[in-house]
Amino acid sequence: MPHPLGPSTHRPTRFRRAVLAFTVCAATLLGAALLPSTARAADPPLRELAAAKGIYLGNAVAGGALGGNAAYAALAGAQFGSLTPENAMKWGSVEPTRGSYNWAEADQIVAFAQAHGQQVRGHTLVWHSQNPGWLANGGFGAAELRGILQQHIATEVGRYQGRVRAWDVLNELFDEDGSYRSSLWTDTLGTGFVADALTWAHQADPAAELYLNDYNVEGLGAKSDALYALVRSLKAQGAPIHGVGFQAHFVLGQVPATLQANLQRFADLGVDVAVTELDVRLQTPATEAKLSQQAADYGTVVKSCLAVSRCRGVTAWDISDADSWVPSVFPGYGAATLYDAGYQPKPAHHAVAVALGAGTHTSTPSPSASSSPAPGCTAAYTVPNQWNTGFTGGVTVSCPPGSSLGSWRVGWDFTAGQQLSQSWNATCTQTGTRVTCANAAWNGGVTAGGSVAFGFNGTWSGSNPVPVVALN
Ligand code: 9MR
Repeated sequence: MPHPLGPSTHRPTRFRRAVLAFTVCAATLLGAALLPSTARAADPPLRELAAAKGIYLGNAVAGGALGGNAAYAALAGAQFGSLTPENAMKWGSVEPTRGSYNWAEADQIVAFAQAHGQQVRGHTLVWHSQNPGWLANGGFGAAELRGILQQHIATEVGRYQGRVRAWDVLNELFDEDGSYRSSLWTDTLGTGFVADALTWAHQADPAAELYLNDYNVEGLGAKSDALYALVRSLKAQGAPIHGVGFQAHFVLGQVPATLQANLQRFADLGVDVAVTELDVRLQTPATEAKLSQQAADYGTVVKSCLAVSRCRGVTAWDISDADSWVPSVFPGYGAATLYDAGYQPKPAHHAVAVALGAGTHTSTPSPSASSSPAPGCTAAYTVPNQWNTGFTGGVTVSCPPGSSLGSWRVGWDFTAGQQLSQSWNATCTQTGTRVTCANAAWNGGVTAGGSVAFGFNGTWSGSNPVPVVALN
């Protein structure tokens, strides 16, 4: 039976403001140490580049690999500003037995994201697939099924209230011709459950951004027309719909020419849009020419998102070619992700970096700029949190009225053996005792009378004295 995302197809919020304030550089030094050298040397972390452009760059992750595969975890933490649990939040994962929940993997991913200053996209609450047997084969009548659905949404969204920024509330509602897909939900409940599901999710977390998500809706066509009509109708009803996710499981060279126009027409309905599951599969083996086309395809998608002001971000689907779902579903196809099976960046990684502006700016101030501090600007060091062996530090760079900075660099010595492990809102390195932090691409400017803050985590033992910091 052909997979719904078959090879012949065209497939594919309010994050943007939040990304600037909330998602920041945070390439961990640990992560950097494990990163493939070409990625580290060639391009700044994708998450930093994306944040500087006002969008997020995300990826889909699995708990097992985050916990057990160092190269995978390093890339996931260092390169991406948003994580989507690939399977861990699906119904079959969280409620395999009625009323008995298993949150272990979802919790693990959310904790990883929090530790790395990343946002989370929740995926997915209502789907025709990956439902547990008790639900799929339960033969429930409409009233009971509605109750089960409401309970599930309230429980899952409620659990992650404040920790999941956006939810794919409803996934893959439509068939290719634009009719509603026959499923447990539509067959039993009709179509009114769509607005109900959004409403229940909204009640459980009023701040969460609620999305419809689908594939083969990236370009103009019957299926995206149906989704468009649904979004318009939901908006007209006043249902809490905030965004539309375009999965973007593409075939090499087949990014729809109408992608940007299509994103824009949805945005014009007054919702955010996001690319939620981007990959570009090709017939293996990969050749230089195919990888080059793939790079162009990835670049096109990122540029399309950047061109639409309500496009909040792009999420790639799976970290590396070794992790991708593609080969098992499309025999003969693969190599669909940004990193090869050895976790080395592919040309597509660089194309994404370039689309996000790599090479057009630098996050490190030049020595001449940093050697002449503006009069009166200062850097203040604090330790807001400290525990057994770890601590969180912060530095605020401030300028008095009449002085300002276009870039900055702060340095200090850790005299008691402290070791930096992770930073955000600045690019920090430690060599021996010496720590140097330079502004990220987006926060070099300190206005007269203004300030900029960055933070970091580190380890300590014995004592953790506050160092003397020097600005520029
Ligand atoms: O990548 C996911 C894979 O590990 C699962 O086996 C599969 C089960 O259907 O789901 C994959 O993710 C899908 C996503 O949840 C929804 N859009 C299509 C994705 C690829 O099939």
